[in-house]
Amino acid sequence: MKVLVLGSEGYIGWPLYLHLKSRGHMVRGIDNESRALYAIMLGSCSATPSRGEEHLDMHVDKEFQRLRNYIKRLKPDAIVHLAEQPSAPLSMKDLHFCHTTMTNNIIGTINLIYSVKNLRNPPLIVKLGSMGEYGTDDPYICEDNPHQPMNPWSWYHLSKVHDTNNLKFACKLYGLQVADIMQAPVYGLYTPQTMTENRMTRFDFDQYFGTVLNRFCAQATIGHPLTVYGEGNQRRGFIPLIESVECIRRVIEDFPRERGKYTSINQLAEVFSIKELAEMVAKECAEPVDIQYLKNPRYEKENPVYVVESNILKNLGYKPSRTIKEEITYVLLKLTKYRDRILSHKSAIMPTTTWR
Ligand code: USQ
Repeated sequence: MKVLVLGSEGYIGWPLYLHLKSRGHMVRGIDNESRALYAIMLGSCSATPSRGEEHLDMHVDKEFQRLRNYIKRLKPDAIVHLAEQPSAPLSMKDLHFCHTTMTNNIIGTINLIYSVKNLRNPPLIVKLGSMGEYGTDDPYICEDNPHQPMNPWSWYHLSKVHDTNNLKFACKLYGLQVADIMQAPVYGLYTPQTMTENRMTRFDFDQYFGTVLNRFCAQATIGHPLTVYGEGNQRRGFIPLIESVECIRRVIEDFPRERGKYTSINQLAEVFSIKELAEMVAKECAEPVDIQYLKNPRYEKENPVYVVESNILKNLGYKPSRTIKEEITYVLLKLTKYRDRILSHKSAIMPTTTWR
């Protein structure tokens, strides 16, 4: 198959790009490197070093004609759209980043819709949505249910809900097909294609781009207390990186094609509380590390119950293959080499952006 990955230099985009190539697909990537630039601008960096790039430099949200012409020439069978501002805390930082998140995410998705809507055989659009679109008001979350309430708790997650509505509309109006992946926070570093230093994916640990378990592993690496927000009773779904890219691969290869169909797919492996994650990381550490309970900077429910329906991926053959303990051990081992990079950006760890 011919697959175009938008956001192919990101944390998930890069391993996905390599995974799809390893399956024999013809893969092309587009990225504008904004993730790396933002991290630097905000006083941080990826813990892992940068590698050779294999992408076309393009702003999906700003270069509509170029994007449309490129897609018209390439004629991809599927387009995976990961080219969005991915941080909830960054979207809450100030007016500028609220604007950036809304315009980057919503306009980028609209540009994609307009780039494919007149093609004779429009590609399957696999869009990275977020479990956070549902929010945590309702602890029981159904899959692909139009009546599931959407109560997001950040500008970022709201931008994803707007994308969802725009994509549903585009399916109805133009007969496009969209698989909207409601993805839980991703953690880890391991995929078979990203084990060597020159192929590793980026690994953020700062307050904006680091997801919680990755942050805990980076913090443990430098002996920084693990930053649990609130009492840490909030439960969330999680998925290791290798399984995230594998699930997206299954959707591209095996999801039944049907023009005009919008499907939302819940993508997670297991549910844990944040406190449980911190305790697991502390347990796997060679050196003792403290757990620090901070006043929660976010506006979120510390929900002790969180039950998510997730059958579509199971029906496509997905079975969790890697335990969280295995992945924590792997990440802690890999990060020892990059301890100095984390140490020299230590000031980017503690949360300074609050939701209200
Ligand atoms: N948390 C801590 N300590 C930290 C960082 C986070 O306790 O140092 C807590 C947060 O309060 C939250 C939970 O961990 O309850 C998850 O936070 P996160 O930063 O790992 O994840 P989130 O902001 O929700 O966003 C991440 C990705 C985003 C993706 C989303 C999936 O950055 O792109 O859409 O996960 S979901 O969370 O399911 O919406």
